[in-house]
Amino acid sequence: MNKLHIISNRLPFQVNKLENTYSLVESVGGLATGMKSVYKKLGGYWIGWSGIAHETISADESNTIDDLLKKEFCLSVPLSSDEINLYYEGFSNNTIWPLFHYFTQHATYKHDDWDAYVRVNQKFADYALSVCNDDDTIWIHDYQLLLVPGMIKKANPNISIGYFLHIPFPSYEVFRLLPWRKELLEGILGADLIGFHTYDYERHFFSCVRRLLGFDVNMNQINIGSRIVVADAFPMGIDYNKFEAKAQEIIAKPDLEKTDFSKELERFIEQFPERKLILSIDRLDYSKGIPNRLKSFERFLAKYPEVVGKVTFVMLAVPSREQIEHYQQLKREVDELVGSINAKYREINYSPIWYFYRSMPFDQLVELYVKSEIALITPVRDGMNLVAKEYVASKINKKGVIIISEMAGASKEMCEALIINPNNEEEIADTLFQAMNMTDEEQIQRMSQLQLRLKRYDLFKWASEFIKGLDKVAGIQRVFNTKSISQNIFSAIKTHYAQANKRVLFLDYDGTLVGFKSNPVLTKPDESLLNILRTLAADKRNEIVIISGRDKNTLNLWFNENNIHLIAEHGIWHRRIDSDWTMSVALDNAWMLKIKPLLEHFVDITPATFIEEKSYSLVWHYRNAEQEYSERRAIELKDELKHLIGNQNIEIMDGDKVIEIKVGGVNKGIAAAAFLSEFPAEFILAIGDDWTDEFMFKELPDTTHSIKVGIKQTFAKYKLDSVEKVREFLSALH
Ligand code: GDG
Repeated sequence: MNKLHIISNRLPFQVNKLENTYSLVESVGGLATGMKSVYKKLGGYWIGWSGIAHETISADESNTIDDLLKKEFCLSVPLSSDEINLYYEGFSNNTIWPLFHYFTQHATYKHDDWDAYVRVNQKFADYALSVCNDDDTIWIHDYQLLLVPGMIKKANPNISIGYFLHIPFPSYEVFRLLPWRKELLEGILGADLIGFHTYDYERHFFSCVRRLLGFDVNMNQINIGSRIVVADAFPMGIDYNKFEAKAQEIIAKPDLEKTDFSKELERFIEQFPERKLILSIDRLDYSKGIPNRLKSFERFLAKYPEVVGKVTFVMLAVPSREQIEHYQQLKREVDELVGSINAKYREINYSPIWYFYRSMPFDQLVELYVKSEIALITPVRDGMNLVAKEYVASKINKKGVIIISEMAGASKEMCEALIINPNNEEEIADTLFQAMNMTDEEQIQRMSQLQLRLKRYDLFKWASEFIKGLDKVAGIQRVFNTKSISQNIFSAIKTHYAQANKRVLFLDYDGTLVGFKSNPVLTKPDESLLNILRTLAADKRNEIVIISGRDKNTLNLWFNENNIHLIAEHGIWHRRIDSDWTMSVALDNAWMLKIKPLLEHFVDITPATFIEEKSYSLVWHYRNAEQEYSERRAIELKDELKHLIGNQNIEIMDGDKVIEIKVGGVNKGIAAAAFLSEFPAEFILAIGDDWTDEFMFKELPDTTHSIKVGIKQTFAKYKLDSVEKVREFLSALH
């Protein structure tokens, strides 16, 4: 790996202007807070928007800002107010954000927003391409830039690309609502490694890739035809030591050095030693579940009147996306709720909720973590939630209780926390009561476990695991990447072909010479294919062999000109030119009577599947069935078949969306070798696409030019991407 560059919508700095001088201030927010601790260590640039619309400043000012940013290894992508309106506030925050957080009612689908999203993503991609070298790595972040991986990969396939989504990936049922769902998926799939916070988001993504694009997913690898893409869960950690150190510093600080905020908070705690502080911190966003939190707190006060006066809820809501209507409505709702609860329970010396609508400096934030007995985190949907982790890291004396919503990604790693359903006000009220009364011993026990885990898997571990993951993907891609046929390789094969006087060409049929169709009967050879084969067969030095799993009658019907050798049913039957069909071995098919009812049962329970009967094999086809469901059924079927077959000489062959059951001891490898003993050759070519062709690749002499169609692990020497490429290859060979 050479350099690592990061791309995100915003740079991790805010540009401030005081009179005529510009300065940089570190930004607040999950991604910025997280990544800024790592990017410099990894070399390269951070590419993103500075936060200033470019038409609002002069060229000189823009240069000054760019210079300041460059000192921090940041490159700013210039964006206009119009672009920000449509791409960021529009498509990112009014379409993707609500939809991915399951707020489908808030999502808008506007063409202008989408067009701007595409344009701005292209701008980011072009900018990155202008500073990246072939062997660099790019790590792209978050939902504003879903198309960038695809755009970069298309322009430069050599750059290794990682993509991390910081918000949830929704279920297929929600994702499919998007008019541009395919484009977005294709954009993400430009990455080599795709990271999510949790396994749930990962599996939703796989389900969308399968259902909307029809790609095969094997474990966590997606075969997109030209490449293998890997997706995995990397739960983001925090800069644990930074919070721990700051908390220690706050606790140890002498009185004289304390800030006013600190002194005031301590005075309050000393004055009311019985009173416990409940803390919540988040951007004011509808996904964070603030109204339900307030209602639950009210329920808590109503249900447990003895706590009134003994508990103060400190609620810090950081202003966010204030131009968007839904955020303004939310602000009004929160203001009203806080007002009404405070009015109902307030006493001269008591206000149940301290509501801050602003952001706070880092020191004050940690001070709140340190001084609060309970953290109440209730998002209705949250990719991860770093606040929960920061609270844990700041608890030096290990006393404190964390209540967290099961809808936050963080809850998956924090099983020692008190986990609640954010819509269950009663449960939250009871859990608050449980937290208020939890013994020190239990608090310490739970907190210690949480701290151990979060300290170990911190932000740096997260980033390094992701980068390691990218390296691993490169390894996987290499295994699958059998050499493509370059111009040089092709010339060498062609020269060998031209010089040979006896040549044999073994050609598989489906997936090699013709593409797959929903109904196998429809894959009859077209004129252009027949012309290619006729030209090859017309040369007396050539023996053309169609070697297929198809039944002999179909092959007979399609290739009746009799200038081509046919091998059918994976080698059970063959028809040499000018001869009749001959069986390779004497076979008995009594076993079929036993197997067929089982296959029929699987057809009944798996819609859109069917059985094909060949003379010596039975095939269950599931290409047209719903992918996830039928793959599960295929596993079950294989399992049941194994029991039924016992130790008889019968093979179960796992083809491309088919399971074929046939007598053992016959395969394409044996059949091809038998053919060669009758027709020895100086030049041998074998082309095939699925694993039944692997017998041929393994069995044939080393001098064979073996070619696999598509991206799969193989014994073949070379690969061709598609049926079209196979046809081009054969046409150009002669
Ligand atoms: C997105 C996903 C995912 C907050 N207020 C102040 C302040 N903060 C800092 C916190 C924390 C960060 O902002 C908030 O991070 P979250 O993770 O809680 O939430 P989002 O901003 O929505 O982030 C989220 C995250 O990306 C990372 O992948 O976890 O699910 O929505 O670090 O400390 N910092 C300061 N003053 C504040 O007033 N200094």
